[in-house]
Amino acid sequence: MAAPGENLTIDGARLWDSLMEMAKIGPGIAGGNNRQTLTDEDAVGRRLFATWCDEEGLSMGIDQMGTMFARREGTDPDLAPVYVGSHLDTQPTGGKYDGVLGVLGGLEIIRTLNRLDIKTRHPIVVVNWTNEEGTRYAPAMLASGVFAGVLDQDWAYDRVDADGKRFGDELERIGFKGDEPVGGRPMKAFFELHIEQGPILEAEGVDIGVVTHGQGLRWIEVTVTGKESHTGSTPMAMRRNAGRGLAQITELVHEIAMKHQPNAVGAIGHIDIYPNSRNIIPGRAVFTIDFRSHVLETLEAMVAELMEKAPKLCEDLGVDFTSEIVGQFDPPAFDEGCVAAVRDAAEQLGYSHMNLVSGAGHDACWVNRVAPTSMVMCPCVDGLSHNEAEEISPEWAEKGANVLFHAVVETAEIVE
Ligand code: HGY
Ligand code: MN
Ligand code: MN
Repeated sequence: MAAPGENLTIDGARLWDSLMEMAKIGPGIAGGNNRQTLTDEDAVGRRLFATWCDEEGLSMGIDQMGTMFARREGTDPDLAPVYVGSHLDTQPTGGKYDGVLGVLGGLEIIRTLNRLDIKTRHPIVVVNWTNEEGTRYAPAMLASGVFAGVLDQDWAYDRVDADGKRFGDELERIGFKGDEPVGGRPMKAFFELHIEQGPILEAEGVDIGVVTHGQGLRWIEVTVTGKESHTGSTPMAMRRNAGRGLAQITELVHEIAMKHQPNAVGAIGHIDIYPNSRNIIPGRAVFTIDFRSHVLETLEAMVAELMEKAPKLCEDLGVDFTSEIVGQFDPPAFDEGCVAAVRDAAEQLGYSHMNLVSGAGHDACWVNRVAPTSMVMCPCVDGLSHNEAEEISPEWAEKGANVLFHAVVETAEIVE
């Protein structure tokens, strides 16, 4: 006999419609999204999500980092809820699905259960984590890091963006600074559906990534200080060009990552050059190095080599080097029980699946510290993400959401 809910599936068309509806908020300039955290666009997206949750009879909690928790009651309200979600904030040139698929996939589970009048013993909570991207305010996964007790809330409130606006002030300004203390929620499990943001699933022709581990990350913000002076009249021998430090460290980061293939990546994505005038030699370069590996020893070796060579390289150029770690987490291994729930769901649904290590960081990487956690991944076209051309198929979205659905309701226990 079929297990309860064995043949249940979500409504893929309804999910796709909601994805396209959310994609209208904070449009980019090339078909994607620019809905950066704590902007007015983020606030509009949050309010749309809140409206949809209200329509489904969910009770909304908002914590002091602005994370949104939409709760569907279980038949036993005292049981620890099963959490499901991701993030609605995007990169400045982001796609329509990064994070959003995980939040709206969670909402789609609720919509399906409500329309079929299916109850679960455990409550289910759909989550929108604040500032997963870490682009406007470093580091990434800021709110989930505070929730997991690894980042300090006051430190988070004092993070400033490129215009000097404080995180805490912007959170208050958009009206999403909740009263609920951050963290400490009883959680039976957390599941996150996310696009792969890499090429493996599509290349292998596989529908579902069963995420067993994630990469660890080190974000090192470097300041190279030289001396502004005239690009025309300053003799070459007298120049202290911060731009040369940036250029040589950019190449050093690449060389270090290439030494550790295939287990490492490294690049510099954020660069500010001062004063950024055509006829002034750069006096200061501020940039963030992004090192990642799923092997902790590799990650640490990359940072050690950088810190051994970069200051020396700058000394030889006659410029000063300072650095600060502005984001870090070690490679997470997800909960075996939750990973099995995802794999069993894919099996039961007859979807092709494979184990996967997540290349990108996710809120699940921090939540994994405080609750049994795992992730479901679906392919994305050409593995492209953090690019407005990010694309998935409705079928990939539907299959990912169906696996998420079964993993969540199996864990939340359907009531006959
Ligand atoms: O940086 C990351 O891996 C994530 O996309 N915020
Ligand atoms: Mn994401
Ligand atoms: Mn992202």
